Amino acid sequence: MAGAEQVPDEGKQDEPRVNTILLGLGSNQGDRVRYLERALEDLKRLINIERVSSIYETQPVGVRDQPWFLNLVCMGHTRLQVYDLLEFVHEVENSLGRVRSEDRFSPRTIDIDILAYEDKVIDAHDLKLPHPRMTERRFVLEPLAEIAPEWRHPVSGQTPGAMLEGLDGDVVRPYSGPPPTSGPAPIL
Ligand code: PH2
Ligand code: MG
Ligand code: MG
Repeated sequence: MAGAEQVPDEGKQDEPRVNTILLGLGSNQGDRVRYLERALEDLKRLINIERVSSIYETQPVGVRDQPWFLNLVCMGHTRLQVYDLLEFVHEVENSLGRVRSEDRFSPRTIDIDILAYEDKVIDAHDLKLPHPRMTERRFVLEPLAEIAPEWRHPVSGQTPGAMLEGLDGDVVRPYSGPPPTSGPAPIL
């Protein structure tokens, strides 16, 4: 069109690029399903969440005498830079009533961990990526294998399936909801 010269990327040079991320969510206090659902809704404000795993009921790892967790993993895209993403997930945790206690392993209404951000490898005091314990946690690797079996750890090159091989120990099982507390007795 005469006079209306098109510059395809005009104004877009400074737009932050879209980054692929993996998050792990966990809850072992209160209405666990509800906390996971509310966290996902909140996260969608700044993250395009494209894949969400099933919910798994998981035996607590590394902590004693705690209720079992519900865990899930999701994959999405965001324009947030990595430290802005960290701040955002903390905001979402706080808004859902997460109280950070002295004991970093106390029960929590919601825990949102950044598992990976693109292929970034970070080893800072406040952020380590990929999440350093994900390689040995069935409660992360099983849901991850469900939604992203092709994903590869940026350091080892391993897929979730390969990391799961030879891992034993903690129980991770699909969650089918709480047992009914009322209603007619089952027909046996
Ligand atoms: N999170 C922890 C410690 N232990 N165990 C399970 N099963 N699920 C978790 O999300 C979890 C845990 C610290 O964040
Ligand atoms: Mg955690
Ligand atoms: Mg955490």
